[in-house]
Amino acid sequence: MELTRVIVILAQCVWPLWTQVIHLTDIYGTIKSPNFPESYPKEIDLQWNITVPDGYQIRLYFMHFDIEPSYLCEYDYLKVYSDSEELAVFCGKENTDTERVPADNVITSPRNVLSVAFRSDFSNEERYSGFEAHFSAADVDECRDRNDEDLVCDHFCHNYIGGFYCSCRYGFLLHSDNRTCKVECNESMYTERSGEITSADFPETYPKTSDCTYRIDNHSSSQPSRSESLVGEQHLPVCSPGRFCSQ
Ligand SMILES: [Ca+2]
Ligand SMILES: [Ca+2]
Repeated sequence: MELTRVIVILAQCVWPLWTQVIHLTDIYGTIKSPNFPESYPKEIDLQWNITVPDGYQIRLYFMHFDIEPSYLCEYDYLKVYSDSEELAVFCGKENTDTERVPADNVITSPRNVLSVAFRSDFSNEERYSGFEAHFSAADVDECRDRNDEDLVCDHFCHNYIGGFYCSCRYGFLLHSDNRTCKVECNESMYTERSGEITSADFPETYPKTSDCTYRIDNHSSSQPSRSESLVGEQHLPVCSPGRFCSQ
């Protein structure tokens, strides 16, 4: 590396360049290097912060890319971030062992924010025409892509452009969290001399957030009078019919 470049890089570490930030909130648009398609100036420090509505992600693709090549892109570069996660670093005009260009790849943000940073150092050894890229918002298919188990629908998931919603099987109610299906169990009174009670959906796994009351009252029977109340909650284990179990 030339001595001058070393000095400038060290200086930039001590006195970081002022970054010009451009905020974009449109659902599609174009970003390009300054002066594109003419050569970009030296000492550029630009960042585009793209935000689209919740329920969308951002797709970024390049129509043109020509940035001064350097080992590991230490001179001029374009970086793509989403939140603080670095998605890509590009420089040059074609892929080498140590440098990448976007080529035909489409970069997709994990969420609804994407940042593109473009830096040029104090010199260009040749004329480089810079870059032109397009971005657009794309629907997130939450029913297909959602990996967090706490956020998936209990029963049915319905995707739509910009969001999704959950629904439940017949006999269940959607909890206020809009994800969980809650069993619809009215307080049950059992007056027969014998019978069985089971958790909802037995013998299948009982539903989350169940809160069912089973009341057994055989005052009217010829046996000594007796009244019991059993409350089945999430911890109620699945038992065989007619038996009570403990954990
Ligand atoms: Ca340069
Ligand atoms: Ca969606």
